[in-house]
Amino acid sequence: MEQTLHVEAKDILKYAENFDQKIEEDKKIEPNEWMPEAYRKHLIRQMSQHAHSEVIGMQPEGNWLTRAPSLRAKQILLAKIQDEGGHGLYLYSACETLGISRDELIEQLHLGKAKYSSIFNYPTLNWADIGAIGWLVDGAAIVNQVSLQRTSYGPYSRAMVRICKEESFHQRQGYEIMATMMKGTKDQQEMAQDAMNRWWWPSLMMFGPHDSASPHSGDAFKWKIKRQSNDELRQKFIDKTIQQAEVIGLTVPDKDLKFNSETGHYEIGPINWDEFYSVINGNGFCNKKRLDHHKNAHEEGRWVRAAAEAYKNKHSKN
Ligand code: BYC
Repeated sequence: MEQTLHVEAKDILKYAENFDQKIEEDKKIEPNEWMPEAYRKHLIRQMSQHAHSEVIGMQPEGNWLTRAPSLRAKQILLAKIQDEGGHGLYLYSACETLGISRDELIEQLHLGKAKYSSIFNYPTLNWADIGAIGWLVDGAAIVNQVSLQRTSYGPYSRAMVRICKEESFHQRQGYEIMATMMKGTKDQQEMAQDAMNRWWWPSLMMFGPHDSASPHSGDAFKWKIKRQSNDELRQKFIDKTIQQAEVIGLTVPDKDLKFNSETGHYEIGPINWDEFYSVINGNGFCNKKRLDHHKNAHEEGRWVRAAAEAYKNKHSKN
């Protein structure tokens, strides 16, 4: 961080103690304060992955904008996709407070150095998939993001507060689509169940590897970037979502699923981690398509950025 460069070596210890104390006391770390380099890098990694996920996540839903079944459905979907773009922008701005530029962040995405959520590498084959994304994908994102509202970095935490308000509307629009289809014809019910079958397991993978296989969790807990573990959050999502599925008559595609009355939690079968690692390493159904689309859109928008820069320069001279 810029400020780190001006800190004298003898003062580092004092700054580090102050940082540790703020973390200990649950106080937020703000951009103009000293922070360990590894904390800054950890946040850039996670926050940029989060921002990229919001923006890449517009693509699978955008695929159905022109085919929404009613004007009402189209308006709602359009508003939701615009919200996702807005979330990406808050998060890029929050990430830039850590001393990295938007151009560098986008370059990392394009070079495959920065990830985005595995879930957006699955295709949206029919309208029920839009319901499943809103209900399951946004539902999983909310569980994770509510927890991140208490993260230690101020700009990230505040972005989460705002984003969560919009996500709960997204989750409800998805649930409404699924509930409506489940009240419809046999074909519509089958479409909804098919979407549930395809999106259930990838949604559980959104929470990341099991805690025992999560390399970043140690530092994330030490610095209170993460407040709840990958497995804790996944379990929270499972417990609430299975009940919602039952209400509208959907079956969870897991033959090993059982409710443990002693713990009060549902227990699931094994997650296919080979599939997860294959997807995050670039070999999912849509990885290439998603990235190519982003690169093309970025290239096509070059003139807009140049025009904005020219406008800024012109006005800064006056
Ligand atoms: N996908 O040590 P771990 C939305 C990577 S968008 C891809 O547990 P960490 C929406 C991880 O990055 C909301 N990669 O990591 C938008 C790491 O690799 P690197 C998106 C994953 O960071 C539009 C490695 O696996 N939400 O809602 O402690 C339309 C080891 O993992 C994934 C966020 O981005 C994954 N699922 O914990 C609709 C939440 N999981 O970096 C909806 C913010 C793990 O070493 N992020 N990896 O190469 C987080 O909360 C945390 O980063 C995670 C992972 C829980 C995801």
